[in-house]
Amino acid sequence: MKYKALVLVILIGLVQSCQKNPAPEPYGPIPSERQLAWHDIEYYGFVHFNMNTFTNKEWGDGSEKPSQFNPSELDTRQWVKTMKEAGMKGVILTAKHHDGFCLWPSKYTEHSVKNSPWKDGQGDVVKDLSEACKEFGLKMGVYLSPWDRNHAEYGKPEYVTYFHNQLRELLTNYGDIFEVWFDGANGGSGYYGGANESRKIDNKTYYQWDKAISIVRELQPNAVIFGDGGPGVRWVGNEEGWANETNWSLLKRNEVYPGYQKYKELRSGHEDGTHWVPAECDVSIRPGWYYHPAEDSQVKSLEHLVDIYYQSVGRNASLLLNLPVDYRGLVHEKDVEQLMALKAQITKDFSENIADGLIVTATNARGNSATFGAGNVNDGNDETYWATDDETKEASVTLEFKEPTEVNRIVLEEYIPLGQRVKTFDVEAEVDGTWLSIDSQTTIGDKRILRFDTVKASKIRVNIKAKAAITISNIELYRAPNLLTQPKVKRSKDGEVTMSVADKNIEIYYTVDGTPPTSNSIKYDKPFIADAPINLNIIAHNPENKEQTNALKVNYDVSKKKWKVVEVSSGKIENAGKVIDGNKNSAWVISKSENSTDEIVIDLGKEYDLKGFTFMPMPGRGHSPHGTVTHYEFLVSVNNATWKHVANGEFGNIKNNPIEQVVPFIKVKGRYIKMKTLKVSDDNPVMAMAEIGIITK
Ligand code: FUL
Repeated sequence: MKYKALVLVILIGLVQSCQKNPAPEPYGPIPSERQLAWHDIEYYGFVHFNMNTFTNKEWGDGSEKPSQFNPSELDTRQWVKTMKEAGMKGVILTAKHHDGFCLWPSKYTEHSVKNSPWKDGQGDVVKDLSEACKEFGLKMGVYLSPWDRNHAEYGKPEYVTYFHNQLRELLTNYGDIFEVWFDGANGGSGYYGGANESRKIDNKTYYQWDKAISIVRELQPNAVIFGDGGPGVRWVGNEEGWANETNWSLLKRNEVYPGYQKYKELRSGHEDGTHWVPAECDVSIRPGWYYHPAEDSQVKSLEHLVDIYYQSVGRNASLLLNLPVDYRGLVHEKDVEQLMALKAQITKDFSENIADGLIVTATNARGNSATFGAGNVNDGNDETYWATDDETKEASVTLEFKEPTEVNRIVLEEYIPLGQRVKTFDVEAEVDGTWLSIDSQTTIGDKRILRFDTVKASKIRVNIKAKAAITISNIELYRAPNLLTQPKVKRSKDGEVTMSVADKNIEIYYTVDGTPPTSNSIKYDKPFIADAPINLNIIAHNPENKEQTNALKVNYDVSKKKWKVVEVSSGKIENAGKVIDGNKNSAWVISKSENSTDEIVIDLGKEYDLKGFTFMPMPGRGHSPHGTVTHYEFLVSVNNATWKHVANGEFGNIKNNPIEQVVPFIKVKGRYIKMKTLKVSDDNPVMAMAEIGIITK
């Protein structure tokens, strides 16, 4: 409850200024009360749900019709309940995205839910969400896109009045709002009431930001405003969910504006910043922000989500994790499953704070007093803190275990109501009487979490250098369990098989004879060559508690070591090697020849009994701009001169579900294979293919 802390600081300060040991003066920019309240929220949900959900797009151009918005089972309670169970404390909804469609019945436009078939035009998604938030105790925020590709007057002053009016509506009619989200994407082509043209605006002046901010202050004084440069909370300079390790909550705010060119600076903030503007990491649980059925198989893995958590919340930023609500109007089952897996893992990682009750000492404590003594770092109270004398900007704090104890996480928090001060710190562990270096880092801020290899330590020491007197409110220590995840396996063109898991304390075992693997099977310790066909059955095993994953079955046919692309009908032959490089994530992208079929010929290096082929389309984002092969013909030859037709047909649903296709055919001898592209999805002039393989077994 740090916002209470500000009041407390003032009170304590007043009392102590009459005593011998006054509290340190604030140093540099400090957070406002609403920013302190925001810091406590830490992890919250983003919902991208709007017109794009129904058009399967990421950005609509504004020409969509309200009649297209028609969720069949919209249930904001399901969203909020899911988020609550996932440990989130708030939610921000795309009330209006760049295409201009409004999820509430705005009285200033016809382009809204009121003209949609959903609830016969009587619905209001923002209202439904605010009620669900009240019921489950989550905070609500709104995303209102300044750019509006639907509005006829976008670019003129009339639109700005409209934008401000909409902001008023959202901040008046839906209860408390904790964050107002203004996107940096601005101006460009659009429908604009039928004009279908490109319009440019000046990001810094067009929207009259001063006025927009004063509307927020007037109607929702506790709401923080998000933008590239804040003013309340800043974008972190990527949409991948990470802040830099060095992360100042400070920013030269007057230099940053929406669409700021040097946005990469936002990943660290500015050490010499003029204002308190902490970072928020926005990232989607899937590749896209909006729901695309093709991405049902691309929900982020548990280890990826865990990394995101540690690289945002653990690096002095907040985590705004997006859930692309689907066209039923529900958070998809796969997303729910991963959210709960993340919640379970984070709960396990931080289940028992082993710093509780330890004796803590420091090389300096302000005025030698208990008020600012080292014991404040593990008293479970965020409002008390260890502080050094004003002239002591370097000091160490030591936590002593009663007996050697395993530890692999440390959480550190500065007392930010007095500013962000720590420039560098390093962590050491005393193991068998010797001090070992664990990590050397830079900033701390509101919260910093370090993960490190498990050590059995008798003491943990943190050596800190700060810009002014050190003020640390909290230190926690944990022994997080190993992270058990499915192994990842790949084989290179040369036949080298590599297996990996996220946590290096997890073991991998496999069989090659079809039997179920156990911890007595072959133990994987380094990459190996498998040129001939191989059927792998793989498990990850946690030696800590003997738990193991379900077996992962991976079948490889002959390796592609001697394969060569010998002919392509369009594009450069050098680039075509990507379809036989063994990497499903690299694709060959070509402009399709007009009025003719494209073909590729591959030399397998020797003759095989061929029984079928495999085809992996472009994986990646479902809304990839490239097309992929939907109709094909496949031919085989022993001499690259006479060809035998072996298969043709359609890869059903390949666009929406871009997974590997397996096509068996009647056994035939061949050294050369030819694939012809008869049709590309959406007749896209550019097509991509990731991998072609053969079946010999
Ligand atoms: C971006 C927007 O253009 C995306 O569509 C999305 O809303 C993301 C959160 O911000 O800048």
